[in-house]
Amino acid sequence: MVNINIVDRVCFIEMQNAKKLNCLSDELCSEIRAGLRKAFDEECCAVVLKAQTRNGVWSAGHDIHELPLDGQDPLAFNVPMEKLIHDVQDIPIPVIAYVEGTVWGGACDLCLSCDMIVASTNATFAITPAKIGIPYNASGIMHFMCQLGPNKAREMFFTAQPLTALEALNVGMVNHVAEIDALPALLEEKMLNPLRRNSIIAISAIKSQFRLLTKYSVSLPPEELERLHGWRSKVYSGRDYKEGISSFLEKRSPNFISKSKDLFPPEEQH
Ligand code: LCV
Repeated sequence: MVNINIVDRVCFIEMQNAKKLNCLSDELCSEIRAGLRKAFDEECCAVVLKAQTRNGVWSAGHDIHELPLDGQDPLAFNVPMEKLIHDVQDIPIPVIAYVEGTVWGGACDLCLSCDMIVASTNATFAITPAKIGIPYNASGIMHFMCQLGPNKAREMFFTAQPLTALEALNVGMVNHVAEIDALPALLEEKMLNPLRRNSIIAISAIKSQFRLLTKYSVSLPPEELERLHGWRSKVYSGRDYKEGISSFLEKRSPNFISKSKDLFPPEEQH
């Protein structure tokens, strides 16, 4: 599912499950995580996450077939896709998302969790839980808020509409955009060659500080955390969530009927 190739201290991790649109299945996530560990063990100075595309799709996001229907949190801390996102942020080596094509759902969060993104002009980025009735998770929402600002992040989550590469560049989500043929040279000149020249121990210390500063920049009192979890569990154990998954798999439009007030029953309003 994944090809791992180390060239001149750079670890290229290529998703090769194009026939399944590189859906972030448990197996694919585990193989990418193994690539990250190999990059660290082999003392690489950078990781490049790329994909073999089909129908122009870089990754179709979480494998919808693997979303739980038994009331479990689909985006719990310990699900493989979330573990991959944490590993990308925790590995003290710059991880660059190299995007040629369309990116969907959790794969968009994965790209945003990388340290930098270079994209071809035909790339697009969409976060689509609202299309499936999923109440995303706080850490993922934070990634978008930090990278895009609250307004653009809300637009992406609420509309589930793709952002073009140029729009993503304009809001600072993507570092560089180029025509697909020019992208390899841009990656080498703008990123990999400087990373090979610079001090990896200094970069590791700087990336680890970035991680702590963003991780602890928000502190919610425990009761607010419990309230947040209450909202999420009401949604992912509710009707729209099941309807979102069924409608996708049955290739029909969803019929969402849950109401906002279902989230805030009168007895809980204050
Ligand atoms: C399983 C799939 C998928 C898929 N899983 O080809 O962000 S969250 O919270 O929502 C998070 C939980 C998450 O990441 O959820 C997944 C978010 N992903 C999406 O919303 C993208 C869903 N996929 C699409 O919109 C389309 O498939 C795209 C635009 C990616 C490609 O469209 P295209 O017309 O080229 P098909 O839609 O015909 O898909 C080809 C096959 O791949 C399956 C899809 O069900 C179909 O299967 P069959 O060939 O068996 O009919 N597929 C696509 N995405 N995420 N399976």
